[in-house]
Order: sequence, then structure tokens, then C-alpha cells
Amino acid sequence: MSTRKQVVEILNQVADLLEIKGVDYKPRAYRRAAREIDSLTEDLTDIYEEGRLEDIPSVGKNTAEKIAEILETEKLEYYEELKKEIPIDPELLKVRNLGPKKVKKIWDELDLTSLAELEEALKSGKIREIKGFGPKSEENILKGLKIVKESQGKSHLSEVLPEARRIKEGLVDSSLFDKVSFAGSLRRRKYEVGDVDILATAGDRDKAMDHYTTLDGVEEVLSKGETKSSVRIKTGLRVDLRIVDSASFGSALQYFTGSQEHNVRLRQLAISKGYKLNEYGLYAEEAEEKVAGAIEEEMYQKLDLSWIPPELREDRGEIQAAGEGELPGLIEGDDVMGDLHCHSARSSDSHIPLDVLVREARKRNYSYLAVTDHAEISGIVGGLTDDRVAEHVDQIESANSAVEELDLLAGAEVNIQPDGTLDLGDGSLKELDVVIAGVHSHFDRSRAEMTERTVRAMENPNVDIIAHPTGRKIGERGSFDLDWGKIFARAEETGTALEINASPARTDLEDKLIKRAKEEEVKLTIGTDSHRVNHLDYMELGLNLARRGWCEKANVLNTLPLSDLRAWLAG
Ligand code: DGT
Ligand code: CA
Ligand code: CA
Repeated sequence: MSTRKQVVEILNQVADLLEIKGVDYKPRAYRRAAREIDSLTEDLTDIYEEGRLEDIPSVGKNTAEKIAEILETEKLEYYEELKKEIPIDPELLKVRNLGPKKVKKIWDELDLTSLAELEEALKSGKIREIKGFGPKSEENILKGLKIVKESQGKSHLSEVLPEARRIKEGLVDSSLFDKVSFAGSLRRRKYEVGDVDILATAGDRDKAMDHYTTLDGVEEVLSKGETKSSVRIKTGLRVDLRIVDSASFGSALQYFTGSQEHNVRLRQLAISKGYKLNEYGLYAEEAEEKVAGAIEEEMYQKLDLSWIPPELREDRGEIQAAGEGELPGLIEGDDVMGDLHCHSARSSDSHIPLDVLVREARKRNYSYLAVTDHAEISGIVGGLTDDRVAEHVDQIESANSAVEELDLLAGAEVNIQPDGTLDLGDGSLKELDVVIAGVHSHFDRSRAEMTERTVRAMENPNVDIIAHPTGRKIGERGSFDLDWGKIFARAEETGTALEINASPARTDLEDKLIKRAKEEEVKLTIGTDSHRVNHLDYMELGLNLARRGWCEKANVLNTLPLSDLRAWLAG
């Protein structure tokens, strides 16, 4: 059986190819269907088996048949035919500023179908010679190409975690393993993961490895041995399993968790203290006596360090801090009291009715949730205007009086214009509990202009939070060039929080900037930017980012109880 993700990907690629062909209307229909399927909270296979595919919004008879074909055969004949007709690498379509129409143009003109060919054509100046392209679009395409190349071979944590957890469960449930743990970048909760590393101990290794390589979802066995096997699962993700002796489980876990830079630094420290450190254990040099290995904590302890949470193992000062007893007490899931960035179905880009937001917040035991609908920026119909703010506040208040143990905050996400003004008036902003301001248009300004624009928004006393401060969209658009020294200083002085936007498409701020913000005593918030009901789960991703940025509970505002949060918002 195929996964939902494969279905979504194939439908989107069909849309791209149809668009390249110049077909009208159909591409949009395929994309709409893909979007709906992507945001399903129910299992797609269940829906299919119960004959309810056509109940999915935007899925008609024709699309339902195609989905069924993908689920049954893991292929789509129609797509295969299109690919023969248009032999273009789908990666090419991921390049920003290079939509299907432009891809068709360069394919027609230069017979160019891959990223490598595109790069060559850019370098030799062939692209700029095509009618309608020019030096400016050459520069933009180069930027887009760089972003796509960087993310190649890496998957976002949000896609990896559920798959990896399923594999891990399959191992644990078999009872063939004693200990099973994630290692590598996944255990460090990096937002991009190359491959999944799992470490285990097992009594009968042959049996254990047989079980692993035949797990449900394994597509291909890349290598199989007694101590290490690698498989590729259906989503294309590679998973490595290593089975080690239990006397070395702690040292192997330490070693294979990485990062490599952290390990190098730790080994230097071990040597300076007269030890030898490797994946099998920590040894006192002369006697070759093993002093630690079974338990990871002891590896650090014997080196006079407190145990370092995996999220911090990036060689950013964590070893020194652990030696001085200065490691942060990282924020935990239970510390989060609410979500400060959610969109209700008021505006056309969100699909979560207010009562569903309430239900989901209660499910998570939140004590508050901010409904931060968009102001009416271009392309988003039904958003807030100065005329509609009073009605918005009333709606939130009446929804509020109907629930106990949860407080809804009336908010808005406003756009920061190129001159730093906002798209709702100050009179409106004053009526709201929470105002989030973010840049959503006019990205191509200079560093000075982008910085000044953000600073001006922070200087508005009604603005509480700057949303997704770097503006990047993963695989699509890089970060704005900003003067971070200035941003952090003004954020601290004006008492404006910077957002950790948990949405996988944004992942913004990122760990390094979060750590700097914390050092500059800037307050942070974690928001999911939910537009679909399943997006509320992104809180875990935001929490991972905060932890990788060394955040303690006190650095993040949505750990405050409601009364303290309200006091901060008002102040
Ligand atoms: P990834 O998979 O690219 O997202 O990143 P990692 O960190 O998971 O890297 P991976 O899977 O190649 O290896 C897992 C860990 O094993 C890595 O974080 C550190 C350790 N390791 C692997 N190869 C080496 C090596 O050559 N030297 C050192 N010191 N450590 C290594
Ligand atoms: Ca890895
Ligand atoms: Ca690996």
C-alpha cells in the first residue's frame, strides 16, 4: 500500500506536468485535491477501503480513481505517460522563480531537463539570452537553485519523525530487542535529517536483523549484516540499524548521536584527561581499563560533565557549559500553556472553524489559544479589516464564554508594509489581545530597508510578536538579509517577542538565531501558524527548535500562566 505522502506527491507532479503542457483548469484541480489529502486527519487507506474517497473535498470521481490506483499499485499510469511525454526532472520545478511556464520555455529553447543542466546553462549565460529572462531572472534562478540543491537528500524532521517512530515501534513490539534508541541527527532533533539512525541491543542478532529487514514499509534492503543493516523505506528515507553489545550501548549511543563536531571536541577533552574514547567505551589509557560504556550518562560523568541533552550536541559551547554546571534546563512539552499563532476559517486560507480550534486546544490541555487571523492582505479573502475587528473580538468573546478552562485570545497577524506601517490601524490593534506582525510581501528590499521595516513594526506599541522573523520558506526562499544586532537590541528595548514559527515550511527562527536571541534577553514565543487542524501538532517541532536554541521555560512567553501572559501583552 502506498502512503498518503506518495499520493500527494504524484498528484502535485501531475499538476506540474499538465501545466507545462499548457492544459487549463486541471492542474488547479489536482493541486486542490492534493492539498486536501495532505491535510486529512484520518488515514487515507481507511477512507479508501470504506469507499469514501469522493467524500474528500475537491476529490471527484476521476481523481478518486487515480488515488485508488496509486494506493493499489503504488503507481499511476496516467503520470507515467505524462513523464514520457515531458521528461523533466520534478526537482527542476522546485526552483523558486521557475514555475511550469518558465520550465517549459527553457525546455523548448535549450532542451534542458535537469538541475545539473540548468546550472550549466546559467553558468554559460544561456539562460539570460532567452527572450523574457535577462540578468535579473538569471540571478533569481541561481538563488533558487542554490536553495533546492542545499535541501537535496535531506528530509524535514516533520516527515521523518512519524516514519521513524513507526519503525522503532515495529522493533520494540517484536520483543526481539532489549534496548532501542534513535541516534544521529534525528535524536538531536535537527530540522533536516539525512538518514535515520537506530541503535539497539538484542539477544539473537540474526533473528533481530531478519525482523528489521522485513518490517512493514521496508522497500529495499541496502545492506544486511550482524551488526548493521540499512534499508530504504517507501518514502525514500534511509534507515540504519546498528546492534551493539549492551556493555557498549551507552558509548555507541554517544558516538552515533553525534554531532561529529561535538564528538571531536569530546574526544579532545577525554585525551586531555588521560582517557581514550571511542564507540566501544571510555578507557583509562595505560591500563586499558574500561571505565564507562554501558550507560551514556556515565560517559559524560567520568569526564566531569553533566549529561548533555542531544539537542545541544552541536559544538556550540555545550561541553564547556556542562563542565561548569551551566547547561540550561531546557523547556519541556508540559511547560507550554498555549498556542499563540492559529488561524480560524474566517479567512480563505485557513480551514479550521473556531469551534474546532477550541476542541483541539482542549484536547492538548492548553489554558489559552490565540486566534490570530490574517488582516486582509492580497490573495487572502475574508481577512480582518478595520471594519471587521470589533466583530472578530465579539465572536472570540462569545466563544470564550461558552468554554471553561480555556481562554481564547482575540488576535491578528498583520502584514508589515515596506515602510514599516501595518495593514490595520492602531485603533483596531488596540482592541486585540495579541498582535503578530510579519513580512508577507515585498521581499526584495535591501538589508537596511528590511531591518528598518521590522524595527518600525516593533516600535509600534500595539505589536506584541514579530512572526517568522527571517521570512524564509524552506526549499523555496532564503532568509531576509537582516541586521540581527539591531533587531535583537530593539526587540529587547521595545519588549517585542520574536516568534519561533513551528510550521515545517518556515522553521523560523532557527536554532542558532534562537540561541542568540536568548543571549540578548529577547523574549520568544512558539506558534504553530495553524491553517489546518493537524497543524496544531507542529508545537512539538517548535519545541524542538527552542530546545536546540538552548531555551529554558523562562525564555518562552507561552509557558506563562494566562494572567502573567496578559500582563506582558498589555505592558
Ligand atoms: P544526517 O544523517 O546527515 O542528518 O546527520 P547525522 O548526524 O545523523 O550523521 P550520520 O548519519 O552520518 O552519522 C551519525 C552519527 O555518527 C554522527 O552524528 C556522528 C557519528 N559519526 C558518523 N561518522 C563519523 C565519523 O567519521 N567521525 C565521527 N567522529 N563521528 C561519526
Ligand atoms: Ca543520520
Ligand atoms: Ca547514518
